[in-house]
Amino acid sequence: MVLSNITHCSSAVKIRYINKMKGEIPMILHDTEILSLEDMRKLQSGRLKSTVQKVYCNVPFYKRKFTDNSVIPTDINTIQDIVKLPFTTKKELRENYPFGLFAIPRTQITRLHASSGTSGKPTVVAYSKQDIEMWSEIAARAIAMGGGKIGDILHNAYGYGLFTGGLGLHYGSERLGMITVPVSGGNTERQIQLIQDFQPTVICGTPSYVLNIADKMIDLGIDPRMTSLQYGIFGAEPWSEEMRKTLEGRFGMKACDIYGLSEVIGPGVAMECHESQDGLHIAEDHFYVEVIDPETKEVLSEGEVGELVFTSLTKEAMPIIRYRTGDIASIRRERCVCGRTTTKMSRVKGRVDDMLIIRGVNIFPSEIEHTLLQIKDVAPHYQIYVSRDNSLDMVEVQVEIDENALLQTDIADRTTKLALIAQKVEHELKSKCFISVKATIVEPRTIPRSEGKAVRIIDKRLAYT
Ligand code: DLL
Repeated sequence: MVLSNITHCSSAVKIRYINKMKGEIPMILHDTEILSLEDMRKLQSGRLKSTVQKVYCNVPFYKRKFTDNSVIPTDINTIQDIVKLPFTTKKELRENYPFGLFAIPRTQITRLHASSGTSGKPTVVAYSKQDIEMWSEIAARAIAMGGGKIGDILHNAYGYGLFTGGLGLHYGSERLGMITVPVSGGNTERQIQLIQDFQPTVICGTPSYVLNIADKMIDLGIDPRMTSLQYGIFGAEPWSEEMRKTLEGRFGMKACDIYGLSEVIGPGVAMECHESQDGLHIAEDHFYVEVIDPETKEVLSEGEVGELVFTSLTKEAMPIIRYRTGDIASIRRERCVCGRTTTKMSRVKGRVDDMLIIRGVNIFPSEIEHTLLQIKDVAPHYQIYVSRDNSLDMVEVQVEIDENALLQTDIADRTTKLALIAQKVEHELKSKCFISVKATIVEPRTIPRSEGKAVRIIDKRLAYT
């Protein structure tokens, strides 16, 4: 391997080319993405110690929690000592709304973001100038992993505003040295026009919204495969391998998964590399990951599936200690074909609070999606309705029929055909996901489309309690 600095990138980002031999395309790697496990743990240990010291001294909430758990900063010497620290929950962030968890004076805070707060108060997160620098760097690393290159154009269809998607990827793209088109979500026809005019190679957005863009292109007689797009950076909502195949097939592109959450920083906490498309590399020089059993809170081993817990190691304005994300995944450490050595997380299977328990079978919506998208004649647009009947959870899956499925069917046979497809959906979900659902096949374009995160579950159970 030959290491050489690249010159045309901001000096604050220590991104380097690693030129692999045998004529392979040069890849952009950061120094810390190729550390040995021992060196990574050393780096994390020092950073954790300093973070713990800072929050203890500057955030009364953490001082109180540490005291209640009989832990003081000098108890934390290595990263392994992290287990002595208490967890932080979303409920606690809400209780300290809006500014209760800041660790630096307000005069040093440069930006606020917030989650949507669909179930209660929103969660506010703060950034210092240095936090924005760090976030830009990890977002730049993520975009490079997903196929972004200096000088190429990135079409950013994540929403701009309090949501971290738009601005997070925007700063990352600029930091990497890409030409950034800040389109945001919505106004799909205009998005298509800009894609045709500017010829971006990379598109970022939620997978559900980018699928809408593809559908709209087809409506307008444009073949998405003929556009300049080569790479997609998709995340912010659970999606499945089948959705990846669908998006890759529609556009003739490589689609990679990007993960993040505002409480930790935003997009870029982890990202899949386009070389392997097999697990997301965690930016573990900045965020330490653990996986716990959500019931017992016991820390699980590599490969075991549980709830992701993150601790920030370098954040200034609002460090976060052992934050329970509610996201379900597993982690593993291995040297990847791309050369990176960082811990990888699996695709997020779903959220602890999104898991459906249907007559004793636990299932995440993304597993339902995975099965639905393999069925011929249905389109990748669906919603799951959950209701309660005599204390039994009932599930109805509404899925659109593929527009081509009825082309040769005359009106008289239409109802029979729809019923047959519904039976097929019910059968496949029973045999592959072990759940009994009622399937309803609906007309094309009737499931509401999203411009950001798709609404997949409509839970009517609350109305019955
Ligand atoms: O969704 C940040 C983000 C923006 C990530 C753009 C990726 C791309 P929040 O709005 O705070 O932040 O929502 C965070 O979204 O806890 C997960 O439940 C979910 N999520 C994010 N990325 C993925 C993903 C942004 N790749 C919440 N797969 C997280 C599955 C994801 N779920």
